[in-house]
Amino acid sequence: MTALLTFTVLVLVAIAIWQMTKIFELSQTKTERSQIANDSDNKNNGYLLFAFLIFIYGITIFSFAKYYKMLLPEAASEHGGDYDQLMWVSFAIIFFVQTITQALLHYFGYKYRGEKGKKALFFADNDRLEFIWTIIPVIVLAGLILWGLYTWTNIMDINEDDDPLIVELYAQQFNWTARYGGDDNVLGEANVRLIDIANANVLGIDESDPNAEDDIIVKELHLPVGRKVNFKMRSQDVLHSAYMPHFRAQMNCVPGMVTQFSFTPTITTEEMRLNPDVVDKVKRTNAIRAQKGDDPWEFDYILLCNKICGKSHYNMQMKIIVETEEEFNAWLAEQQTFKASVMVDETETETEEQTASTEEVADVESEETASEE
Ligand SMILES: [Cu+2]
Repeated sequence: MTALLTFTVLVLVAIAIWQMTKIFELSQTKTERSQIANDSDNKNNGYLLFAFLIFIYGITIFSFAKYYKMLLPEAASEHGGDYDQLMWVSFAIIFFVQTITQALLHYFGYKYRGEKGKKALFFADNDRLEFIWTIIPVIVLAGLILWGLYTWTNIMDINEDDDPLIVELYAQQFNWTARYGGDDNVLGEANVRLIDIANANVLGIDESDPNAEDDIIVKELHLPVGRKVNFKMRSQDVLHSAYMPHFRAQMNCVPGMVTQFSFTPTITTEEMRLNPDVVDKVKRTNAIRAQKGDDPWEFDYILLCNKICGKSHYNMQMKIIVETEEEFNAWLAEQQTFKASVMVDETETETEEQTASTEEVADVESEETASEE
């Protein structure tokens, strides 16, 4: 409200100044009509064009120098390199073309500024010129698009070759759950209609499906390095998007269907923490956190939601840990199977405790939501 009032006052002050300038101008007796630009006006505007050109070049260089470090570190997946290369080549072409065309645009604006006695040349058309400025963008754009399609087709070639690890990513407002196929590496059937909160079956897994028995449901995504992972995305409520920036991976999670993405992690979390860019980022972030009195932050891969799916969308994330095959297997062996967590006698305390903790989480979430309002 204060902002609106301030804005209104500023607008009114600006109008007042403008009106006063008009009155001042009218009160001056002038022989020349000031509304028509003369040579000196045109010249000044011509120089201003150059000033603006220097400004846009300057801000480009400044942004590169200052924000270059905000870019993601080296890609941690097999296809990530191709993806980055495509992006950098596109950036380079755009940068090159814009640098040249802006210079030409502003230079010609200056060169052909209005001058007394100067007459515009009538120039109907020039076929050769038009051919050149049409064919060059056509070739460059067609090249980029074809290369992009080729890269996309390669990335999206999801198959069951090379024995991929099957992982389900389940999205709901506002958290992620991951499910592994267990010993058989096959996910049990699931449907939101089968969700049974009382029985802690929060993912709606079909309890009668034998494939579901050894499924493992977790709140932290562990991936073995060097093994292909096929992700199956589901959503319970609205559109979400599973975004794993360090792996250059993103796929929408759509209610009522299963979407897929596949990649092979190539760098473990431990290795990535030693990456110079990451070390630098952690150092910078922790300097800011120290000023605020917050605990130091340690780098971790992350799964984020990249669709504005509701109030707590910003906080919808899950930690990803990439580790060696042995570490992964050891971790997986410690996790409880779906059968052990749900398909046991409902009176068992374990299940009750789990249900209670799920409710607690829900309570905390609703409190958080309430405090935001
Ligand atoms: Cu979301």
